[in-house]
Amino acid sequence: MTDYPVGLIESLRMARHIVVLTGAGVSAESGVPTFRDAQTGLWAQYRPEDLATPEAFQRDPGLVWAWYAWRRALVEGGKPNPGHFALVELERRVPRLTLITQNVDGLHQQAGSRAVIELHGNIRRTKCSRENLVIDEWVDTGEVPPRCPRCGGRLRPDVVWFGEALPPVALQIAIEASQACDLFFSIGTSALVEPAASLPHLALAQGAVVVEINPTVTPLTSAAMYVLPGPSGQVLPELIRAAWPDRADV
Ligand code: BV8
Repeated sequence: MTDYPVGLIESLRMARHIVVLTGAGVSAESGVPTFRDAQTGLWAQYRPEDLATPEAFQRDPGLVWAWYAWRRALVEGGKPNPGHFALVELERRVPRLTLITQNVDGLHQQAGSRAVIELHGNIRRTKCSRENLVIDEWVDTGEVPPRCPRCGGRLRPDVVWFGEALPPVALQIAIEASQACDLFFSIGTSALVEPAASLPHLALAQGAVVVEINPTVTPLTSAAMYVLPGPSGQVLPELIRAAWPDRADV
């Protein structure tokens, strides 16, 4: 069991409003490859940033649809890990917790987290690329990508691509929570993608304690007050146990 800084444990116990921002690293221990992990097999020849764009979909909708189908299968095989469950426990322990995720895998919801703010959408949802409305079922004619049953437009994953605006309400909630919280966790994110990467700096600017949990250094590391260099699936349960030792079953 790691010894965590007393100041951090005190801040956790006293916190009125905690914001947690998660990235793909939180799902790594669920077997879901992180966004920038080397792509395997057929996908090794592509960079994720080059496929997750409207231009890529315009140029080759079948290729982009197939990439997301492959990733969706990886996600559907993944189960929440102890890091996800520790965040559900944290939500029970503090007066207010705002969970903001860049992840598109839905694992926080599967673990039992309520009111998850999805900044980048969700790969398990599909939407019409013309009407921008979620589509739950469609006729599989073998055409890839399939067509919207209402307007015939191409279907696409309900995720935010590079160059696309984030869902305005989700982003507004994330900004306001970052500006109001007294403790901000950045967990399992390379802290590179904007505007999500700016959220911890909004928290810092108003005097919140910022904590980073990541095995590697990121652009946020030097600004964070506490840096816990380990896998979130191990660090988060330990941290909860250290702060609330009465409940050892996390
Ligand atoms: C937008 C969905 C404007 C798709 C994704 C400044 C301001 C605004 C925009 C920009 C800006 N500068 C540049 C931009 C453009 C761009 C951007 O940020 N580019 C980057 C590359 C520089 N931003 C955008 O385009 C955004 N849109 O701003 O639009 C606008 C406004 C109005 C009108 C029109 C337009 C949209 C960004 C969203 C893109 N979509 N995902 C999909 O998934 O296919 S982002 C993608 O990256 C994933 O969602 C992922 O979550 C996200 C961030 O990556 P991470 O989660 O951090 O994952 P990564 O693999 O990078 O890192 C994993 C980390 O985990 C590592 O650090 C690793 O060490 C760690 N780790 C590993 N194992 C563990 C672990 N940690 C803990 N425990 C472990 N076990």
